[in-house]
Amino acid sequence: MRSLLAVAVVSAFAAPGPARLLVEAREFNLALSRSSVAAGPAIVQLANRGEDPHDLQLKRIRGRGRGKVAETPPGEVGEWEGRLRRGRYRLVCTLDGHRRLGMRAVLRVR
Ligand SMILES: [Cu+2]
Repeated sequence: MRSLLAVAVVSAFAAPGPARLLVEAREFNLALSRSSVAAGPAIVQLANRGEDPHDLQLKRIRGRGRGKVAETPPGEVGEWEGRLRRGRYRLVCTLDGHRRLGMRAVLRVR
């Protein structure tokens, strides 16, 4: 009985959930909680720690693959749930001028 329970607990932890990424937005940069994530299902959260609204576009540098967190007010958290393909994604805030001012980053998907 005891060993059965142990097996159940181990397999629950081993079950692959979606990859998670937290992106913190400020004027004017994006800080990623990690530089790479596993390919497959993913949850990307945009935490707006700044004073202006921000959004987040994810676009695979080569080939298809994109995602978008809608414009998120200061102090709030927006979310995108989807699939990430192997490769590199460019992350940017698409609000006027924000990318140029520094709100861009690259995420590696392995
Ligand atoms: Cu922005």
